[in-house]
Amino acid sequence: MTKDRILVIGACGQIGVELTLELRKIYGDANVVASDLREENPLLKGTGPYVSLDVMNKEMLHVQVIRQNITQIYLLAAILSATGEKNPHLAWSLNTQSLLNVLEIAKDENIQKVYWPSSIAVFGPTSPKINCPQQTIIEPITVYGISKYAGEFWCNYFYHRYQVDVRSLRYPGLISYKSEPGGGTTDYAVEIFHDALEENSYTCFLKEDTYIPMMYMPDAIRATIELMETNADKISVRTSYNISGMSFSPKEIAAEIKKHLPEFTINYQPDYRLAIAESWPQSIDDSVANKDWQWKPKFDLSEVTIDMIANLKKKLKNNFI
Ligand code: NAD
Ligand code: AKB
Repeated sequence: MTKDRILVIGACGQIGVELTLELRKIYGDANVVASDLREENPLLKGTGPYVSLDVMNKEMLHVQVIRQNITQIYLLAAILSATGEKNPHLAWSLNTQSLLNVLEIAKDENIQKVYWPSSIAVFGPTSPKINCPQQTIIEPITVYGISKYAGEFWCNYFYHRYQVDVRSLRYPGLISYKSEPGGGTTDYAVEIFHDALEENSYTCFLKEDTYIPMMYMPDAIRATIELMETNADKISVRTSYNISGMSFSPKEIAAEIKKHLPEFTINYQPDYRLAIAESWPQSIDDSVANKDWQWKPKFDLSEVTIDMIANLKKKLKNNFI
């Protein structure tokens, strides 16, 4: 049996740092190669191999895959929804070309498994708002959403045409305290905790009643690993699985934070990100993921709030923020 050797591309981002650390626990530190354009994230330093890599450079990527004897690739590099609207051409180019580079190399080198995340951003204003199903009308209005939807069909194509075992999840907005979010519309749900602890107040770029599907990072990491460990014959969706965690509005998360920090106040100055958020569903039906590989989230808003505040307080005390 070939030993698993994993390449994580975009390992210094919000998901990459935590996913790399978790994969290292499972597969062994030396067998998980972290890579990114950026300098190595301080949380990864000393925990395993790191290579500087631009996923857009297909030759360089190919060389690393061969040199490191890679058997699985996790592709996390992307430009997210809010940043994508500032430079749509760049977002389209990175988000689609990176995936094509990885899928072609996976096909040519018989890579055993590929992971690539999609997003709830594939959905648009014509998709159902409540409990948005796995299969429905999908008409995204952001370049990010368009690139993710196109990517889902490239995954499906490479699976059916070339038997590349590529798997994917449509993550909701992710909340974490270890690494910073990277330019999404859902970033408010992380910023609010930082500002609550540092300033006692937060100015939100959405409206008080803008509901978005969200998930705590430990649930997202667990979902990713559970999907990747599922037997291939159980996976019925080769585009990307809906997964759901929780759903709340800025007003609700502010009220939850106020239970722990009574002085906290929130005010609202909506900007261009409001239209993006309002184009997405408010909640997601993940019954197909539950049926195929028994997906179930663990964290709700009240548990997330307690955990975020406790961990950010520790980081602040130790001057890690
Ligand atoms: P992020 O922006 O925090 O991290 C992306 C990483 O990719 C960064 O470290 C960046 O330096 C790196 N990168 C960018 N261009 C690169 C290139 N050319 N070569 C190599 N590395 C490059 O993003 P994230 O939040 O960690 O998201 C990871 C993936 O998950 C993305 O595909 C994103 O669309 C998806 N996703 C994230 C969320 C979320 O809430 N964070 C939700 C849904 C989907
Ligand atoms: C974003 O807001 O762009 C991301 C996402 C939901 O894909 N967090």
